[in-house]
Amino acid sequence: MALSEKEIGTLNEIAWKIRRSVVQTTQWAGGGHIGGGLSQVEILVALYFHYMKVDPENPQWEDRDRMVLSKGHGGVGLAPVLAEKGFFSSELLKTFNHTGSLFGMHLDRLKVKGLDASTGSLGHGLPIAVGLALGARLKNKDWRTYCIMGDGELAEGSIWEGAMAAAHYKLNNLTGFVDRNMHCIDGCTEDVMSLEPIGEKWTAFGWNVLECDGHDFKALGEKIEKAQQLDDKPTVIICHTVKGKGVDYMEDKPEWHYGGLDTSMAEDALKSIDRMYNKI
Ligand SMILES: Cc1ncc(C[n+]2csc(CCOP(=O)(O)OP(=O)(O)O)c2C)c(N)n1
Repeated sequence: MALSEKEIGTLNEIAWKIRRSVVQTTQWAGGGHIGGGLSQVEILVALYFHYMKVDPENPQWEDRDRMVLSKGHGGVGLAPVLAEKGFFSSELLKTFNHTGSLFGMHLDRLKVKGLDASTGSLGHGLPIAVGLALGARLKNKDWRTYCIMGDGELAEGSIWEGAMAAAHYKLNNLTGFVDRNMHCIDGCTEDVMSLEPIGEKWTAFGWNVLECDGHDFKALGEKIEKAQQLDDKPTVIICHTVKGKGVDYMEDKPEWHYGGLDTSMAEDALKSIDRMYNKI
């Protein structure tokens, strides 16, 4: 059922908190992949706070839906979501990427509650997600698997091996997202390794292809629900996003793929986010 205005309002409130938490976690960590951490926020919030069946009291619940952050460097943006969902205390985020912390820059599923896959080496997450989706089929379980990929990450050949396998096995229980923020590590994807026509590539690999504004909960909700109804093949949602979304001095700036924040930069970032959500 489509998201109501009230539900969208609630999700936007959560997204506001998450964006602030991504900034703070990056500051505590001494640096992090903040640009892509901010572009993926609505996708994660829609999944964890509306669509996914998960139980923070029972993180290993067998029937839970699975989520693989294939763009694993976005862990600095995923850990705040798992904390907000209640898998662990948000106080722990203050230790992010410190020596001895539960949280490395790339998250480890043996250490981080609620995490379904350890990722960070680009290109590995989709093949893992294919295995999880196939596992559900073999066990006769109805959990869904979701997988978020970066657009720069699509330069990895193993993404396309995974895509081919998912189509071969007709994994209609798998939904992929491409965080199409147009940037990779060192510039625009179309300059570094062009992807367009990106939708046609996924179609050619045997997937249903949907497309939407990746910061718009209404649009995202419609596509996630549509993907659940399409029962013949896996579906990918190309989500048009802005790298650094919410922090005015980071938006669309490739140099903010990774960065550190001193106190005044962090304050400016938080103010920019508060302005975006009409909080100040
Ligand atoms: C196999 C591999 N090669 C290189 C890297 C280094 N790396 C980290 S992030 C990144 C760019 C990823 O770009 P994209 O997928 O578009 O991420 P986003 O813009 O969403 O942060 C690269 C090359 C890596 N993590 N893994």
